[in-house]
Amino acid sequence: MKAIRWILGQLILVLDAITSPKSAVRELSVQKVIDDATASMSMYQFKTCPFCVKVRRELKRYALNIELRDAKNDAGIKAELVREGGRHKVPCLRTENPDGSVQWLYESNDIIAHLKKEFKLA
Ligand SMILES: N[C@@H](CCC(=O)N[C@@H](CS)C(=O)NCC(=O)O)C(=O)O
Repeated sequence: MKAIRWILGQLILVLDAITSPKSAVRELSVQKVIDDATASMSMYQFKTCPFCVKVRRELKRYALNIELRDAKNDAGIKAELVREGGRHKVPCLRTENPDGSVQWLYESNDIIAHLKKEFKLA
């Protein structure tokens, strides 16, 4: 079972790599505004989770530079996700607001919709 899961995971990574979307290219000043905003975000994820791959593809498509945190292999990050986010489920987008409060958003479709709305992406 573990071997099958590993093979499927590798397949997902290969398919993702060969069908990877092109990144948006923006004027530097516009990209900087977006980069400044995404600096307060991080995404807790597993490398081969298909839902995480789906979100990562959108991050690439829209050139959203969001730090990725490995919640599978890094015990500290996994513990942080469970303790602060409330669940060991990925993907999860963590956003630190200017007032210091933190928002944890689960569900790949909700994360993508949130980012599109936040950055007014078509
Ligand atoms: N409906 C969720 C599904 C997410 C999901 O099932 N993630 C799996 C990994 S692929 C997970 O976090 N499982 C918990 C675990 O393995 O501990 C989404 O679209 O984000």
